[in-house]
Amino acid sequence: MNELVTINTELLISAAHDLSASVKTLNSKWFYDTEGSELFEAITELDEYYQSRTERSILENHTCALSRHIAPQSALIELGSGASVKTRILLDALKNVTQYLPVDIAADFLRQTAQSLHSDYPGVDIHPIVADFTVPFPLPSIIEDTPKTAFFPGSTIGNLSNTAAASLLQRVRSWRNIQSFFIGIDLIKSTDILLPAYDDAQGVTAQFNLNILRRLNKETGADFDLSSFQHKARWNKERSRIEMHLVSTVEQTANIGGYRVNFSRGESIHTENCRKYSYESFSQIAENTGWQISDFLTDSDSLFAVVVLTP
Ligand code: AVJ
Repeated sequence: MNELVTINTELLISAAHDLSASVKTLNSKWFYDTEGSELFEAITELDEYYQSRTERSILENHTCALSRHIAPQSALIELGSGASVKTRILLDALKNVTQYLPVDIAADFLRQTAQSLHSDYPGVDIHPIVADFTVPFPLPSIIEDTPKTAFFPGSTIGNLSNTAAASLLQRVRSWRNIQSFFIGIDLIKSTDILLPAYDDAQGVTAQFNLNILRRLNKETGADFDLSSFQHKARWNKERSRIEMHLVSTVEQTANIGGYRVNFSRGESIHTENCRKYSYESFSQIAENTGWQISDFLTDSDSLFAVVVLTP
């Protein structure tokens, strides 16, 4: 029997559009198919990737401060929940959470995560939501009046442009009965620490970056030659962000959905921005969107911060 190929048209349209511009980009949300989500979990265990362990320690050290901002019988809504590793710290410590709603774009990965949380936390209702949180998505009506805390860890907000970050902050603030919003942000620091975090010695980040092309080949029938693109991480000082690129090592043409995408040698596809904040730059975005900073929890080296926002 012939193999049935399903084309991911949303991915195809987005990628064909972004690759036909004069500066080629891909939206970093496409990193997260099941393989990409697994590769990201592998990144979080790397020595160079200080973010995850630092954020975990901040959460563990400050569960008291966090619990003060969660009303009894609350719903915890997590944006981009992935493997929900950090959520377990909150669920273990914050007894006021009775419902947990992980929101993620990787449907199968989300289902697996929800299942294991369900067996580990029988007292918490788990309602997984498959959605792209960068655009508005509906919350289930059963939690319409429930007090809500939003959780957006991992510095994922740093992947968004300033306008996209502001519109997300505004949207969450408009949820009915929102009590607090916990956000993980990565702080500005030396490139001696930043660059290796995005270009690790084992090459896991390179694989994660290249996975977006592998996914395009698999889900849109594109024909990218993965061996002729190289992972590159750059620090953009003016915009205070790490940029990830896939640089074409040769002059070449790739085909995607009937389009030809031409690359000159050294031309790159810009695949991700990872914004790094200062207290000042983040408080500006928060205040512009009507939030107050109630707590700015950080580690002893000021590598990372968990910000507690209240409406
Ligand atoms: C999960 C989006 C926060 O920006 O640090 C890790 C993704 N990219 N290594 C980040 C990522 C390259 C990560 N976020």
